[in-house]
Amino acid sequence: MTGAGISVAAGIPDFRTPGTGLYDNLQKYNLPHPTAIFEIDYLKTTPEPFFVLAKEMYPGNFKPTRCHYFIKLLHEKGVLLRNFTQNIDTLERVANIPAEKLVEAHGSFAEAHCINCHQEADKEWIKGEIFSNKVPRCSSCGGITKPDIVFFGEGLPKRFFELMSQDFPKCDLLLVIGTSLQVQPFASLIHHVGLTTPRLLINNEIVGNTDLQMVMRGFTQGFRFDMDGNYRDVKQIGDLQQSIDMLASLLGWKDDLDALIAKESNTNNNAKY
Ligand code: CNA
Repeated sequence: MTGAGISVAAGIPDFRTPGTGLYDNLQKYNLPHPTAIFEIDYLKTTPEPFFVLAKEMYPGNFKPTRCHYFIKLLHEKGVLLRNFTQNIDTLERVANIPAEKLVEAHGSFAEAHCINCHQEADKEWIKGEIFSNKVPRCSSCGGITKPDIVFFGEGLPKRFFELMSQDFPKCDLLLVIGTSLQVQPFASLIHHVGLTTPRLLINNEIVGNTDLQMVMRGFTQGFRFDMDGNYRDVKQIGDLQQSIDMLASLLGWKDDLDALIAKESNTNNNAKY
């Protein structure tokens, strides 16, 4: 399970890191509240801020990080069941992680549809509109057309739910990397692995921990770091790219990771989204 933290080293800000995260840097958009920029009802009335941001974040200008290549390495070693990602930057695809190994839980910029009549839009056309500072309008009904990233108020892709029930019971080690685990239903995925499955959090803050209040409300499957009876949850807190290098070294795969990155950086034309 991955989140915005794994792309910070690529130059894409995450949402919630104080100071550098997107939510602390949206003043110029004059929003009623930070999350409005990704709310479907707000988009309908005030689409401009989202499209200004979309231009800044548009895939093509960013390169995958060591963490993206580590996930690719897990695939090459035959141990990656799936990468469930919340990211919309498509850097997993740029790192050549095969599409069937990915669940882009919050969609991506790879396709676009009208929010009214759902007509599919041409990828190059919508990119052109966004880069010309226009709000893209549907050629059939004139509705706002946006990349297929999932907004608050929209459902997640069918693939997320199908593979969630298929993959999580099979998982024998869950890696949770670079996410604040604040957004549902993605955050609850950590509850869906078996009770003996080890879970490793790699992040620069502790997230998803079960607190007393949650236990009283019956939610007992959050992480149990530093709690009595924790037999399977492990945390590595610190810069995640360094943590990934540490993990690769412990596995004896550091040279393989370096070799993969060298190979991919030579051949990567950065245009596979
Ligand atoms: P988030 O809520 O911003 O959390 C990011 C987490 O990563 C936080 O816990 C940070 O502490 C941690 N983090 C950031 N940098 C590092 C670092 N260098 N080392 C270790 N940990 C670090 O982001 P989530 O993904 O949890 O939130 C879900 C939202 C964010 C999804 O809907 C995404 O679509 C959305 N988002 C995606 C991108 C992207 O595609 N790159 C960018 C910004 C937001």
